Amino acid sequence: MKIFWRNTLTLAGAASLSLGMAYAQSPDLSDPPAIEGDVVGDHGSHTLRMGFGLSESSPQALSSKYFAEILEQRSEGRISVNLFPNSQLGDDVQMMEMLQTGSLDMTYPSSSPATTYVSELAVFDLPFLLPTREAAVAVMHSDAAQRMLDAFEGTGIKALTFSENGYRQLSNSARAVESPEDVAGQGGRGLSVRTMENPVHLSIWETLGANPTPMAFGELFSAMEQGVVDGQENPWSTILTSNFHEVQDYGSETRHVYTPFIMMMSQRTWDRLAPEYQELVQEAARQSAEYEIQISAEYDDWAREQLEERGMQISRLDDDQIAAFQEAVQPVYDQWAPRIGEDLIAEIQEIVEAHQ
Ligand code: TF8
Repeated sequence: MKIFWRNTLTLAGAASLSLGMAYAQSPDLSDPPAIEGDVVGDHGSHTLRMGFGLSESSPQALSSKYFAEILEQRSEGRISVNLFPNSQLGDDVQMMEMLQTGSLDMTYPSSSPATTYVSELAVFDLPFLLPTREAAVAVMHSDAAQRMLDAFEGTGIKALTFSENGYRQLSNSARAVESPEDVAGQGGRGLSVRTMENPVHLSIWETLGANPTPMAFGELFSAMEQGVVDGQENPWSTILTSNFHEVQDYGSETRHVYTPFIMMMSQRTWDRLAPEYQELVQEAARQSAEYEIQISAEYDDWAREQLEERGMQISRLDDDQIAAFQEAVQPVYDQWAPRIGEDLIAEIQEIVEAHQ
């Protein structure tokens, strides 16, 4: 059974090629669980196109491959998935719009640009809301999270499941950053920081004295290379697998936001599937999301070490330094909590408390 990266090699080739070319050794990631479950009978044949933003070696891509394998095996080849990595079909916003028109079957964006469809998702953009991965995973599995997935009803998008993009870290090409003052700089020379297209993220960096610029992920590398922006913020695994270390000298372990991914299908595609295949797709999405969370956690520390080996100067922040950032961004809560929903925030914070 072959899963083909369109216009590149087979997955195995692409993954080993990209890892071989980019890294001396890839992280010793756990293999996906063996595919179990009954074969689902013949309910027609479907070839799905799934686009996403990150590279073939990212946890997002590896879990998408596993998702495709589950579908292919349990449908006896009647459901196949062509994977389009590296933002080659567009950025998160464009691919979500393609789901709405039915010109793309699936995509896997961050929750942040999806707040235009479901505003409650902005709760995930509140800084320092989810202090541990255990708490973050519990929130993604909560009733509140399921309500957010269900709230896509009527948008033309079927939201299947959350998984982990991860803890966001600041990188930049100008200076080491260990405090909010380092972000703001002297005499108003705040860092120019690219953010996702999300108003809460803009607020975070404005509040810290930076000059934030919302920008599609696919434009980011060249913007940093040309000095259009000083920096950006993403998990270490994204910074590594997107080769940002080639244009970013400094990293800061801020862990300022935990961003989920959302695996999505076009409602038109979903409606064409027999109920038995809909159930299979939902189950495969859940299983691949569990796998993605696991390997994203395994990738995180390894990616930071790889970045340091490639010359990135990474500032690890102590509790007092993190506390200074938390205090500096408190106005973001004051501004956004009423708009996101105090009750929802309280519900999430209750889950966090229970998983401290
Ligand atoms: C960002 C996001 C992206 C992901 C990816 C494109 O900074 O974290 O890296 O949504 O799927 O735009």
